[in-house]
Amino acid sequence: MSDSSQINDVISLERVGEIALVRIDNPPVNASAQPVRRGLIDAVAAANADDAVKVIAIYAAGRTFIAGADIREFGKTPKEPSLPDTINTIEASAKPVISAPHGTALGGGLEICMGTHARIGVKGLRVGLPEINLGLLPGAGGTQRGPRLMGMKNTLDMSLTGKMVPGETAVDWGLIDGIEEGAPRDVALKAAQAVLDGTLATRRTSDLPVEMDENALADARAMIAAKMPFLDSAPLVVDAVERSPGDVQEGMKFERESFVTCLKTASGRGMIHAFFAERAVAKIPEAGATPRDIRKIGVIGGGTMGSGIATSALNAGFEVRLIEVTEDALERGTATITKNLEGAVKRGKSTEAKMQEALGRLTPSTEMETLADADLVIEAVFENMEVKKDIFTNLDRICKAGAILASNTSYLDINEIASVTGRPGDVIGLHFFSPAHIMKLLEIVVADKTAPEVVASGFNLAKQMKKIGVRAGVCDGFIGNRILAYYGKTAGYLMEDGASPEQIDTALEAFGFAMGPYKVGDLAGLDIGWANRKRMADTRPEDERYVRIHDRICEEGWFGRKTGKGFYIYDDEGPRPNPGALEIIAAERAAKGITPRDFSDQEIVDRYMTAMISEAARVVEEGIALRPIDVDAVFLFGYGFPRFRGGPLKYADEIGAAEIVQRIETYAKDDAYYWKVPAILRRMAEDGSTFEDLNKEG
Ligand code: 3H9
Repeated sequence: MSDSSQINDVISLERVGEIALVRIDNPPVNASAQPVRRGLIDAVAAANADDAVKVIAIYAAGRTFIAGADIREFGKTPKEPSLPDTINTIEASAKPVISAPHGTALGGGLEICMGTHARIGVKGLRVGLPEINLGLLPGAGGTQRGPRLMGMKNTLDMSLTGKMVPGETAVDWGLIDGIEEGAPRDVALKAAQAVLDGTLATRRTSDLPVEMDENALADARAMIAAKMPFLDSAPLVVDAVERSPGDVQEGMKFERESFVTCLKTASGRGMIHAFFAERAVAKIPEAGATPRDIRKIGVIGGGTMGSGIATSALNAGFEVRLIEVTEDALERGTATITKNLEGAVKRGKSTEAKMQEALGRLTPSTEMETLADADLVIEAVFENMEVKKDIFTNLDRICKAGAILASNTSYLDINEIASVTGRPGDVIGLHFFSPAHIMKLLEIVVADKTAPEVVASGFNLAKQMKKIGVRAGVCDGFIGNRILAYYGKTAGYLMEDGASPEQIDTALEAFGFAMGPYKVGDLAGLDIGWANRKRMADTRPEDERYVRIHDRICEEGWFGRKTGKGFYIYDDEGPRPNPGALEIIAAERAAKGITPRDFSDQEIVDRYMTAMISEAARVVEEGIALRPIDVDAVFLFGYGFPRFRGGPLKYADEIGAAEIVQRIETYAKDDAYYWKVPAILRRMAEDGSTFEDLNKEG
């Protein structure tokens, strides 16, 4: 006998004999929004009131169990009932309540499971406490019930890494009681029957003891100090777990207060913004177009970029044809790809068998004609317009109708490249970031005539390669490199005016960048920027202040790490400032009659960030980026921008446009050519609006 009723829009209750099945249906990810919380309490109450019911089982519809609290509710006025109260109510139920999570049980979703009296996962389940990725900590009992089920160490690992754990591992840890195959409803029903039969034990998690683990607490604190110094929530995770051997409700009070505090910190706001940035970038005007079917990818150029792109394509399961001009170059390219794949095996991210299978899909060739059957060709040769045009002329002749022709240029005009083909609608920019098989960012550069389905294909490719695709318009350097070229000059000005490369790097690392700009330059190779500056030399405006230090360093043959010297020296003693570079800096200052002055670290950060924000504002103003959040995504996923700050334009909102305008006007007193207030920032300073307002407009 079964009867069912709808508790509210998202929760329904079905009675099957002595079992009450509570179903959550709140697409897309069953987030525990207010109606879910309210509905769960009401459903458990209704089942308790029904004399026929002996056991209650919670499961979910759709692709996943509860993926956590509804992140869109954060920062808004909290709506009753809270999630901790909801879970406490479930745990207090007189009749046993069990859960049968499937897909992912994350954050608040896992905390709900912890509050039920037994948990049977559906095969394929993954669980986690990812709140740390949002700059938060578990806020609905995870730090108190977690240690009771899986011990302090596992709770700390899970909530400090934010990583998902397979259901089977969760069973080993004692967090989940078992894994069963089947549809979530069937697994829930079977588990509830097991409770009735006495073969599945139920108990309240809060009643279980916690064993104090001083070592785990000390290790976690040491790890945070070394690796996570910027996240306000990280130490609070440990403080909360440390309280778990005490009274659960006391511990939850501390946890809740810490959670609310973290929501109000800049790092919490920044991390939440980064979460949405990762997803917002997929919202493009071409989202409705049908992507073309891509199976075979041609990559032209076996250098670092081409090999990295080919590696990424192989990892995504494509057949790849690598084209180089000579057999030697082809061998080098194949060797690099093999090395990239081996690296993944060494890091435990892949296996020897997977590597061999991937290499089996690689066909190296010196014949461009072999690209005739490719669905997508990515040209990744050096930055020279004439060479690229020549390649695209050939591709136009060779490639089949409907093939997508892409250039991995970092700066060049995709319209001009497309103009040499008879099919500009098929031409697009796919700008990968080095190392291309590792970096998450893919700038998808849309030229004037690029067809919507070609754009949609670019985004589809990004997804298949597990990258973050960001739509960019055509301009020199697109979103990222254009902004980089602009604020890179500020670093040069700071250096010529008195700050050392090391001080600039240290100041920006203290701000949160993993590496300062001079260390990054040395790592990427100083010759790349040098080549670009030479390319731009003829068009450089006369009024622009030009710092020659980088060029002079390159003239010495010092290109950074790869030559052992750049701004720093790289040898057995470890990186240290290159005295030769410091001599060049001193000589350049003297030649221009500059008396070096002191800069505070704060001034370095302020000038650098103000430059980054002003050019980013212009990129938004000109429509090169669709929205401010797209710029943020580019910097988060391609330029090592500190995630806890959310991106340059999120950071701009934190400072406020008025302050930024004031800074630009102050700096302009010394260099009015470089420091100009973008119209968009001026308007925002006047009307008090923010970049976030523009994000909401879409
Ligand atoms: C928490 O639980 C705090 C508690 O401890 C205490 C509270 C008091 N809320 O990623 P997808 C949206 S903190 C709202 O593309 P997938 C997402 O924006 C939370 N919306 O799918 C997207 O929307 P759109 C801890 C959410 O299949 C759509 O769902 N939980 C939420 O690749 C599809 O998402 C987390 O941090 C949410 N919680 O991956 C888990 N989650 O289509 C975060 C997703 O409009 N979520 N959306 O762009 C995830 O990790 C992935 O979404 C998941 C699915 C793995 C679940």
